[in-house]
Amino acid sequence: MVLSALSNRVGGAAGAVTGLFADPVVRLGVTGLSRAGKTVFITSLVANLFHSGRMSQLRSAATVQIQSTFLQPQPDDTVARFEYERNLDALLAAILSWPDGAKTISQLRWSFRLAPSGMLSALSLPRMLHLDIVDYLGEWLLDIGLLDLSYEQWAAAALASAEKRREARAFYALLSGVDGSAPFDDVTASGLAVAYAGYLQQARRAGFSNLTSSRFLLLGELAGSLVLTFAPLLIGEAGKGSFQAEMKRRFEAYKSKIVKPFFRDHFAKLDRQIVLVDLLKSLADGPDAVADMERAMGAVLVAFRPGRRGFLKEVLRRKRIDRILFAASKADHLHHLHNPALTAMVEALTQSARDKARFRGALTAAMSIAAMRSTAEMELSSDGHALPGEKGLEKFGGKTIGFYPGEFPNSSASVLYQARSDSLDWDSGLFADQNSAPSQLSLAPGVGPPHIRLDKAVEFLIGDLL
Ligand SMILES: Nc1nc2c(ncn2[C@@H]2O[C@H](COP(=O)(O)OP(=O)(O)OP(=O)(O)O)[C@@H](O)[C@H]2O)c(=O)[nH]1
Ligand SMILES: [Mg+2]
Repeated sequence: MVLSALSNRVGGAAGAVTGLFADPVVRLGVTGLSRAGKTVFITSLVANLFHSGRMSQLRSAATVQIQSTFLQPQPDDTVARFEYERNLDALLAAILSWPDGAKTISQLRWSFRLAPSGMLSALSLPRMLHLDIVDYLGEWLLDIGLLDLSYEQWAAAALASAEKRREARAFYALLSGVDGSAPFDDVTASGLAVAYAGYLQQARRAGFSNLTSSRFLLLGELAGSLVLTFAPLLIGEAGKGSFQAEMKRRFEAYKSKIVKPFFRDHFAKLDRQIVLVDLLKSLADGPDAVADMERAMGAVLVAFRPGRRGFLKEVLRRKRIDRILFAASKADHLHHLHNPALTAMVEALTQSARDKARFRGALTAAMSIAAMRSTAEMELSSDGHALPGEKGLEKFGGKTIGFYPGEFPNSSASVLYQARSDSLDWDSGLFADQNSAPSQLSLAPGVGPPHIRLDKAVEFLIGDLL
């Protein structure tokens, strides 16, 4: 591929686009549970395509010359723009920090002017390709499962998982005083909803992933609205006007006013998808977190294989996502010797879902990547033994430290078996994830931020379109 004259003009380049409406538009969804690495992925992806010196694995564009790339005003009036410049500044600033968490969906339109190179160059004209990159929370995909559940079924399942968790104690204390057959009252409803949201947020911090209803995790501008003021109850006999009947009505409103519009207006328009998974954090959080992450992945993946009937089938019509990449993020927290084991683990975690998606005609792959490499490898020693470690900046304090995360488990099958069976001898117990600050970058001309296999990921996701 010849990448020449890469420009990073923003917005003003819109005039350079001819035949805007006829040019192909490809929509790439970037998702993953909260903090999985979506913002860093998009920011590094765009920066590395503007300055593509580190993208040597982007092979399929060998016959194409990218004459220019530029960001454009994005096409949807009601969707926030992904703040590429602000996020890049955060990564490159003197006081290093990672970007803030997102509260809503955002997107970026990025356009390429492509021309055939080599022998073909005289035969065809340059063409335009627009790539819309859509950043949305993976938790929203978990909600697809709610559409098939009645309030009673959801409440039973939500309480069954909350029951064993310490984080749910305050919610349970409140729930025990609620009589579902009593007349509805607002004060109890909002107290219960706040306690339920508090439980979900704490459970997420403790490493749990499979948490519904997802909008309770990040309340945003809907905080306090009726669609977010409900909670699961211990189901009993309850008539019209009762507390339980109103909770049920609000649960149905959540499905129709929040869940369905997201799938109809955003998800159904995607062509390609990357699902980022922070497996290293789940491993460090322990067997419950790994098992819950596996359940969450299973639930997320339901969205990628719609059945023969039902809401999803109806909104997707004949359209479908034709490439899905599952990527374990932050692979720079591990020495490269352990990266194959991380890839094997994300492969194992998504195996059955990938098989089904493949069966439906989508191309799928699993990888481990670091969108922004913030560590360097180093050899540490312990009792005269060499250990494959990393060094990076401390998250707070800015000192460079050497780090050995522990023995990364080699057998994904045994980790998943132990996690699922709640086994007491958790081999991975010694593995601790690292959380460093981004490394100080001084980017040479023509190169984007350092990464691990970001180019391979992009090759899989859009290489065929270039
Ligand atoms: N070392 C390393 N850390 C990363 C990388 N990508 C993300 N991180 C870390 O993960 C955190 C979350 O990354 P984000 O990109 O903000 O994650 P997100 O999925 O957009 O998070 P939300 O918007 O809150 O859902 C960052 O603050 C970093 O600490 C990476 O490639 N390498
Ligand atoms: Mg984000």
